[in-house]
Amino acid sequence: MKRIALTLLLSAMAATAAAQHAHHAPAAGTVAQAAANDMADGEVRKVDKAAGKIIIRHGEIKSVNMGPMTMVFGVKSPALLEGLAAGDKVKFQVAQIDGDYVVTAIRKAK
Ligand SMILES: [Cu+2]
Repeated sequence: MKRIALTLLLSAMAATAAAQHAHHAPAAGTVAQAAANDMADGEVRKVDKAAGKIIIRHGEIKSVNMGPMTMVFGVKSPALLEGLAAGDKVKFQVAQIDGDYVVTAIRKAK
C-alpha cells in the first residue's frame, strides 16, 4: 500500500519536474499552479493513528472543490500516517469516499 502510494507520488513529482524543467521542487506558489491538480498543500495539526485520522490545516484542494481550512480527514490506509507528526508540512491527495474526505496519499513537503 505504502509502496503504491509512493510510486504514484513519485510519478506526479516527475511529471511536475518535467513540465517545469526543474530538478527540485520549485517555490510553493509555482507548484500550486503546475503540479498534478490533485496535490494539496497542508500542515499536520494532529495524527491519531488509533482512529486512522489526521487533522490538517490545508490550502485549496481543487480535486474536491474545497477552500482552505483546518479539518479532520480519514486515511485510506493507516500506513499513510507513519512518520507524520504535528507541525509537518505535507503534500497530499484527497478523495471523497462515501461522503467522507479521505487522504489517499501524503508525503512531507520539502
Ligand atoms: Cu477542508
